[in-house]
Amino acid sequence: MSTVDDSRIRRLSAWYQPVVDLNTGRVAGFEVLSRLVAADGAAASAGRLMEELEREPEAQYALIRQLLSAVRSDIVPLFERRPEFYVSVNIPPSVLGTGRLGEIVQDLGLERWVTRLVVELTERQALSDIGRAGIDIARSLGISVALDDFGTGHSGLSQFVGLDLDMLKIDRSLLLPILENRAAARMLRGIVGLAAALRLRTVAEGVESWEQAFFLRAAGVDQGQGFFWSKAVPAREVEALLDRGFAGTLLPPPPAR
Ligand code: G
Ligand code: MN
Repeated sequence: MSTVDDSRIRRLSAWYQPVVDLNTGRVAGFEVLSRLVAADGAAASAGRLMEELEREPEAQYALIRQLLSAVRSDIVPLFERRPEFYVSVNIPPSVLGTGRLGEIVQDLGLERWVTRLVVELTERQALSDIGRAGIDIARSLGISVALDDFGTGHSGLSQFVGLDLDMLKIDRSLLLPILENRAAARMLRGIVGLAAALRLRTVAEGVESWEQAFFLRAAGVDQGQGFFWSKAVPAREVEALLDRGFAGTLLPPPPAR
């Protein structure tokens, strides 16, 4: 049932990028990302292929199914042993809003693990009625919902109002200027305030430096994700990241000699 017969999709592997708790430095969760893995083990993001697949709802469905199937075999054994972390999956409205996520969860036997799953819904495109319906569908399955790429396109408050969300993933474009630009820093703090008022957990995406991480922690952002800590890693490295965490990275760097 979980086999995928699209050869383009079978070339893709599920890799896992850690999301770091900015208060403790521990790994709070992982975002599942599709990667093209070369014969030498090097992984690349599948930009063009992903764009192609984005235009095909059936292919999207097959891809989500394959990713969640990987989560079942790679991560569910860890869920059993380690109660503290989640896994988030990017799911387009075409899959989420049509009730087909429930079908996948049932077919893969993931019902027991729904509280450990987060659906990331991008706001790069306007949220259609189908996307909005999808939020309720995920919630009724017991799965948490994150609004992804917040700030990039359609965070117009009229689209945002009334959505039943759990998490806000702040796009890296809002982080880039925070260290140089006072207005950008204030906006970031304002978003943290908005998220707090809405009882949403915040994740800052695309963190690439210690200075950004330090600022974000001071601003009250809950979690961070980005190359500063780690790129996406293959499943076999996930447990070591849970053990190790990144506490050391949140201390000030040693003074330059
Ligand atoms: O749209 P979404 O937030 O799901 O995109 C995640 C993408 O962001 C992944 O393809 C991942 O490789 C990329 N990414 C993750 N961390 C960083 C980072 O620190 N800097 C940049 N430029 N991209 C990142
Ligand atoms: Mn995402």
